[in-house]
This record gives sequence, structure tokens and C-alpha cells, in this order.
Amino acid sequence: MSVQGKIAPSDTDVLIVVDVQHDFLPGGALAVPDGDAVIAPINRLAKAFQHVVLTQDWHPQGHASFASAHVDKQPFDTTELHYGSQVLWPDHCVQGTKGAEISRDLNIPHAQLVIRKGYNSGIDSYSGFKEADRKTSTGLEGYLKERGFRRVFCAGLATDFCVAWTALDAAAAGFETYLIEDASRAIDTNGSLAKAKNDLSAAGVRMIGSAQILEG
Ligand code: VGL
Ligand code: ZN
Repeated sequence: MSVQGKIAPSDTDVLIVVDVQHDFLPGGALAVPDGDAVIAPINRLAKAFQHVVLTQDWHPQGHASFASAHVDKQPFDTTELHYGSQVLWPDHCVQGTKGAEISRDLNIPHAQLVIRKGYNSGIDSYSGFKEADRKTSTGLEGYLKERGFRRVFCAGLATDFCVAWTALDAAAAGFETYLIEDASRAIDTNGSLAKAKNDLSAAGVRMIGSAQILEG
């Protein structure tokens, strides 16, 4: 779904900035191509939002989503875990490491919550809301509902994994949901970006550009 006209963020809108962490940025363990290009638009956007939430991928060592935790597997292979198919990644965003830190180039001192995800060793969590078993909740839905938010705007890394899954779960939870395309960048492995765009469109997530958000 596309959207015409400008959007003025209000008191019931929240911006979710997904996984802008060193390991997803140039030089990181799972660097997203052109990943640092999201930082300037996110910093501009964040000034227009009173309410901002950050997510942080936060895996224990030996996490089930790491190729290194499986015999005869390489990064970007897939495997079957107890909840279904799982893409395997280079080790990344290990709890307490530099790679897991949120970029200091993000300038969002007014961010209100950092929600960590992917900390259960046997379950991945692309989404900020629900883990990959599609059952285990992070608590974010309850937090946003309790605070009375109605619209959710998502941006960050990576468009086709954590940003898309977060937006899909926001829509499923009943929020009017937007994905800000130029403030996000994709990994795009094995057709993942095309699939994510199909899923987002089917779920009614609105794809917008950051220029559509009224600033100041
Ligand atoms: C992500 C792959 C593995 C993401 C996190 O932030 O999109 N992708 N873990
Ligand atoms: Zn991860």
C-alpha cells in the first residue's frame, strides 16, 4: 500500500528504530549493504517523533541462528529448527560485545525504550514483538498498547528481516503500520527482499519515504 500526502506524527504515533547496531553496519559481522545510509534519515525522522523505541538484536554465544552452531553449515544456508526453517547467519550481535552495541551515530537521546530480542538460545527473533517460534512474546505489543499508541512507523536494519517482521507483527497486533523505505536497507539473500515486500503488501503495511513525514 502506498500513501499520498504528508504525515504529521502525533502523540499516538511511535517510531521503532530496528537494530542499528555495529554488526549490521559497514565492517560488522553481518554488514547490511549500504547499512550506514539509514543513520542520517533516521536521525532526521526521530526529531519529528515524540515517541521512539529502539530494538537491539541480542544473542547469547552459540545461538541457534548462528551457522557456527551447526555441523556442516555455512552462513546464509538454511536449516530446520523446531519451529521451522531458519536462515543461518555469521555470529553477530553477541550479548555484551562491541558488535551488539547500538551505533553511537544515532542521535536519539529521547528514545524511551530499548527492546532486546533473540536472547533465547534456541529461538531466533527478527521481530521486535514475537520470536520466530511465533509464540514467545517480547512484551512490546503490551507496552505499546498500554501506552495508547495507534500508529507504528518502522525503519532500520534490515528491511527484509527485522524491519519487515517487526512491521508485520505490528500490523497483526492491530496498529496502523508504516515502513519507511529510504530509512531502511536490506540484506537480500535468496529472494528475501522480494518476499518481504509481498508479505508487507499483503498485510497492508504502508510503504513510505521519509520525505512524507512532516518534520518540525
Ligand atoms: C537481523 C539477521 C539476523 C536483522 C538480525 O536485524 O535484520 N537479520 N539477525
Ligand atoms: Zn540476529
